[in-house]
Amino acid sequence: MNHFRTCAARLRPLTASKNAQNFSKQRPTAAGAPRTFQPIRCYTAPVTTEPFLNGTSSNYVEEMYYAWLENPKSVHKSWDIFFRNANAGAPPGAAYQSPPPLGVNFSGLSQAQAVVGAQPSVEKLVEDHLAVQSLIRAYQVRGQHIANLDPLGITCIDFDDTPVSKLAVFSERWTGFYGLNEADLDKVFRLPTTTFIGGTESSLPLREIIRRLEMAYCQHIGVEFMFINDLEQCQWIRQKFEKPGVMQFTLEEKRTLLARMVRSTRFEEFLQRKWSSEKRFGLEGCESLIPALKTIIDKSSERGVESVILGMPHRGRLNVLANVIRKELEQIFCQFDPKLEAADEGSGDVKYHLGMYHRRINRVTDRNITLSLVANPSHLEAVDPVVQGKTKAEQFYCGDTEGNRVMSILLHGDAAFAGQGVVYETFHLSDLPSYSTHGTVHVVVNNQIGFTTDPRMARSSHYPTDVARVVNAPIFHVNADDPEAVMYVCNVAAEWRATFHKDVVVDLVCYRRNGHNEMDEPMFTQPLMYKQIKKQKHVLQKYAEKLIAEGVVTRLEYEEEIAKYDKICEEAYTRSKDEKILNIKHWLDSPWPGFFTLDGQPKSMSCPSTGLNEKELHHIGKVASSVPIEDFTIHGGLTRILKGRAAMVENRTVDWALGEYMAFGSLLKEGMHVRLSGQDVERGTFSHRHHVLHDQNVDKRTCIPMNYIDPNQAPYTVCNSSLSEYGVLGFELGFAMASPNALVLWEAQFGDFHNTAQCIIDQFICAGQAKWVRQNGIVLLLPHGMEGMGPEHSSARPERFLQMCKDDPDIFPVSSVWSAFDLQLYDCNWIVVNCSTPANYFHVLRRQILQPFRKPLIIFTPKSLLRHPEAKSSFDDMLPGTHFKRLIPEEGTASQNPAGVKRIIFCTGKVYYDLTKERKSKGMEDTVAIARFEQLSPFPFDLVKAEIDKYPEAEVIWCQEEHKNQGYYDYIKPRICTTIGRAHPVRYAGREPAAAPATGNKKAHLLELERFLDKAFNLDAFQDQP
Ligand SMILES: Cc1ncc(C[n+]2csc(CCOP(=O)(O)OP(=O)(O)O)c2C)c(N)n1
Ligand SMILES: [Mg+2]
Repeated sequence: MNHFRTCAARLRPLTASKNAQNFSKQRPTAAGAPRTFQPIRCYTAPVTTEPFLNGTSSNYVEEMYYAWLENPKSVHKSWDIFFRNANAGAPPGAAYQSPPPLGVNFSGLSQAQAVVGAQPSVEKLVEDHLAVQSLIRAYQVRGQHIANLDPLGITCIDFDDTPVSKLAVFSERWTGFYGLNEADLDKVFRLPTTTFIGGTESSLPLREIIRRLEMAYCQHIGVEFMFINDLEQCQWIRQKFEKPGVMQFTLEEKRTLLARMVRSTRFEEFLQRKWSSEKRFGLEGCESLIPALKTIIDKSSERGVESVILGMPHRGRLNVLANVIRKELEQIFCQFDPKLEAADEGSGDVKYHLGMYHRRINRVTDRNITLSLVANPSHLEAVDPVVQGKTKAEQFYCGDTEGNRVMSILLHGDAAFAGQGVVYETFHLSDLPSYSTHGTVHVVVNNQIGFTTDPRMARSSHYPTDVARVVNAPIFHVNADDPEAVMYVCNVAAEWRATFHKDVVVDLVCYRRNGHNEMDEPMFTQPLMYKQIKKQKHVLQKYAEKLIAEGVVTRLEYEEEIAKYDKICEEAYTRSKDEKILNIKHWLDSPWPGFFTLDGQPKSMSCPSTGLNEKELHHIGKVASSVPIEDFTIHGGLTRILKGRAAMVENRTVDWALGEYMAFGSLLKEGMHVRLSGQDVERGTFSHRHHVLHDQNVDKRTCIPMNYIDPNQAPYTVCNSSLSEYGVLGFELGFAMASPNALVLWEAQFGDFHNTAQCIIDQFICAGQAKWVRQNGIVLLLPHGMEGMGPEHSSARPERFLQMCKDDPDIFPVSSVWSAFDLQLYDCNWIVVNCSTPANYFHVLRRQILQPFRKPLIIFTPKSLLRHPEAKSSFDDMLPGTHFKRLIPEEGTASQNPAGVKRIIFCTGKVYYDLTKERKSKGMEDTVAIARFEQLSPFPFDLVKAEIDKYPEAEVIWCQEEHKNQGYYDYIKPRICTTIGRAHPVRYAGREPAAAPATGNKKAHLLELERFLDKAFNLDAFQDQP
């Protein structure tokens, strides 16, 4: 109604003669060009209350009005009078006058009569036009509801509110709704600008209007797009589906499509014949997925895309590997051989999880194309953000700022797409500047079932794809038993992506011919559906018969095509028997050319010094304390912070933020990209970082000093993420996957929030290398520490990370070739650190890039230590020759007289500062030594041993501020025991076991602290214990 109000209100102050020119300029008139609604002026006018006009009439009235402005004689006389009266200020209801009687010779009138046929009452005429317009719109909005999408024909939906379909329109029920009847079918109606069904015609008889709308919206394609807020985009889609004759294919295209269907179908049949009892999660029932993907890739290649990154679940994965990515068939077939020996270390993975990377010529476009399928865990949809991150990284490295060269395709199952929250999280990244991959084509294998659960129980939304509506992605539902319709929507989807750089969804409505896997009996749970499926003719057979009937191919040609592919499979099968060894390396989705030796080994095993020279430290420090652009007003509080930084640089010291600055800045200067992402990371949750300065007077004017370190530096990306952990961590993991030459960090707002990204941590970060032989150097920054802030926000759950470290607690590592600790690093699945000094934080960040291999790095980062006066480091600890300290031994008076030391306390992180304070206040600096674990895993056995050996009389204590069943104790204790040959017990001083990570009561918090510190320094505390 509002829309009409503005439209109608515009009528009043204008006159035809005065404004016709202006309007015709504002309206694009080129044939076929999208016609957009241009807001001109808004007035409130009595005409808005004209009784015969309603909200749905706006476009029609607008159309008439434009026509009248251009030529008042081009519209029916009644409209001419109406517009004249309205413009002259007629009161509501008075602008309209009955039309002049028949026989009066008005040239404009005769034209109008030609359009509407015999002269009815004008009121009826207007109403009928409005009804037709509503009808057109109803098809556009809801036509998909009655489209024939389900190949099984079992979809049972009650669309009471769907006033479309021929039947509905002319049933008694809808006659009343639109006021149209049989008699109107042959009347000619002028078409509004919001439809393209006319082709070159601007008016059509109602019968033809309905026929064309049925053809566009109610056949095998259901287009869902009217929720899109952008009129130009809506017009684009309307054109693609409404223009008469759009869905026509050349003979060549049809033959290629048939050949692709043959491959897709016969591949599954071949596997079924050879390995009938093996799980493969076959594609039967959705064979048109293969031509669908190939069409998207062909069209995208034609539009300039050179690299496509795919993510997909189990269903049809082997088929995609074989027929889309073009993995050698023998490599796939040999995976079914139970005697195949694994050549690589690690667990490996089942065949339908492995990834792949392949560069080849696209035969249709004759252009190079790289296809990679990202390896994924069983966890459905978990790979979505990872694919996005990898895509973003590849776009970033090749300077593809609009996604013209690199794109992603994500495949989904219907149940998972609707059920998994990470889908939503990933969609929400799609339009954010630092996360957008400029449009993903999503393809849903909608087999109308998830394992044994059918859609009625699996989702509350009507379609499994409804989640995509949040980002205004058009959704093309298509009956997957019509390969041509599938091919058509895939072409449109690829064009949409190339045109608007936005996400789009293709929903392949299909069925699953077998059970969930080939061993599964579906009749237990879906008896009726499967009775129908058993009757269902195979899509290849249907399509082949269609093309044979059309004369596109002969039966013989079709049979030859089948025989040809079967032969290819048989030959590959024979070759596959020669494969005795499985090289997971051949299934790598992200090779890092040049980073390893040719046989995949690191080029060295040790890391050079991670120190920097004084001049560099000074220079980066200066940048960190300055505003490098002119006329930029920063906040007063920030001026103080920058002054503080400048003073630290003068004093040759760094705090936490400055230590991080030094690490990032130096890596950037050395040409390494640094990307820091997470919630509020630009400023830093604790307001310590301030990597993005905001002009206090100019909106959106920002400055990132880190990008002003050196003219030849690599770019620095720091980006506040959406409020997501699963999606964003997955994204950064994917970004880090693309290249080893970038420091990619994800920071949790507080460490405990990482648990909503647990799947990425468990399935990808912890076990990724073991499963898929690919390394990843992602860094997790997890703020951690008991600060009296309650059960939440306190613990980053170190116990979980430590429990998943693969280093053996019972073996003291020794190595004759490499230094044991280098080997430990190379062997580990991830590195877990808790630094107590800014210098060590600086070193560990730099080591992450300077070491010759990549491992995920988990850093428990501080909160109160960010501003702790003692948690500062001197430049001396960061100069050339210095390096990351895995353990910082006692360096005070106790270390000078080791024989007198009664107790050695091992600890990690912030509690060190509580311990030293307590020791000082108790005057025990001679008798108690305190050593800090900076690297928890791999465990620094060698350094722990040296420290314990140094204090032969000392009792060994582990002190932590976390509760006993949490934190580090369970990890540390057995390893210290192994180190000291179990000669001494390891005593515990820390909080008691508890269910929650921390108390919510400040007093209780301080009391607990006091208690365990007392215990740590009470030399008799453990006397009674064995
Ligand atoms: C996160 C997650 N939860 C549960 C499962 C177990 N699971 C494997 S396949 C499947 C059904 C998937 O249905 P759908 O997404 O429709 O794909 P389809 O198998 O029908 O192709 C389930 C529940 C899983 N793999 N991942
Ligand atoms: Mg399914």
